Amino acid sequence: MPTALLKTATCGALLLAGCAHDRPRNETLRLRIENVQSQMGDIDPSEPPPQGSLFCALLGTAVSLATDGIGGAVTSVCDSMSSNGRRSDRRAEAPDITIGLKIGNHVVYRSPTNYNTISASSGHSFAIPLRALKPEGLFVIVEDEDEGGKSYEQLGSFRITKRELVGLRGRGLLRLAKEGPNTADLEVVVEKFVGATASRRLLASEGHARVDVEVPGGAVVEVRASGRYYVDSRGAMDPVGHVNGDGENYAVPPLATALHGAAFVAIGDGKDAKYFLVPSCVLIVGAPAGFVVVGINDNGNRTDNSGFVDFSVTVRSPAAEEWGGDAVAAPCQERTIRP
Ligand SMILES: [Ca+2]
Ligand SMILES: [Ca+2]
Ligand SMILES: [Ca+2]
Repeated sequence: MPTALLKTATCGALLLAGCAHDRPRNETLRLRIENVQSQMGDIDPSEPPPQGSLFCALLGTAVSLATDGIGGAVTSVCDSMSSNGRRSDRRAEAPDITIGLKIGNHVVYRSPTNYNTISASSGHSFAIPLRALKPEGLFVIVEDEDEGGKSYEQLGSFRITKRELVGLRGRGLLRLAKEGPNTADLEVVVEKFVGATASRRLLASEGHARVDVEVPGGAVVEVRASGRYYVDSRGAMDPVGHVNGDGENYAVPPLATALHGAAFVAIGDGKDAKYFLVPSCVLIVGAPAGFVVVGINDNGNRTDNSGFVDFSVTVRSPAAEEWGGDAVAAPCQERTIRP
């Protein structure tokens, strides 16, 4: 490959550790899950997969996002959970597969769960800032979800040192080497993380809409909302919401108890999606992997809605100190860290 040859010529013996000119040890990588296969069944097959999550309803059906580079696509786990999209090869006794990044004994991020399958290829990914890793790196683990996400059984574990991770970057589809007793195979793609921005003007009468951007787990997402709109005849509002009255909100936190009509963003996939209010601008660190839906907190009659909200969504690389925690949202101005 000409690029590899050029790097060899330019960086010589430094190639394995990465070329000094592109400072790979300071960059953020994106590890994308391409294929996972399990040879083990579900220890708790009696449990039905969650049906009809709100996020799946908001996202719509048969959703996929093309990703850059290798040509894979991110497909929603909602598709495999919806009754009309149910695949005949799905069985309760097959595992409920989720992929995690583990450091020490702590699973820092998990992919959305793909239910009742021995073989999955959702294309969800993780952002990994190299500065957050110690030399021993991390484990990529395959798990079976049980008890609705209260417990997980490890099916496979793949150790990648920091140096190895740098070496995997840009090498296309990779089958991870097994270590110890594994009942799962895993194929991934490791690339340089590239951020993205997307905008969407949402009509208040639409209620919600998908924004065409992928979020790797652990990424930072900044969401801005502005506009003036009505959700009923009781006066105009901005993205803060209805200060003059209530109405039918979505029945998930924090929307259930938030102001009616407030602007929000949902990030993730299936039941693993998380919801955040967007009164003007929020910065979400430790975002869940998946899709982005923006909306207004109006689960009632939308035929009397008017006006619009302009949303802007930016997905960017996490700084080392922004990575490794649960999803947290804060007003944009309270965080000034920019990698
Ligand atoms: Ca199962
Ligand atoms: Ca299970
Ligand atoms: Ca309304």
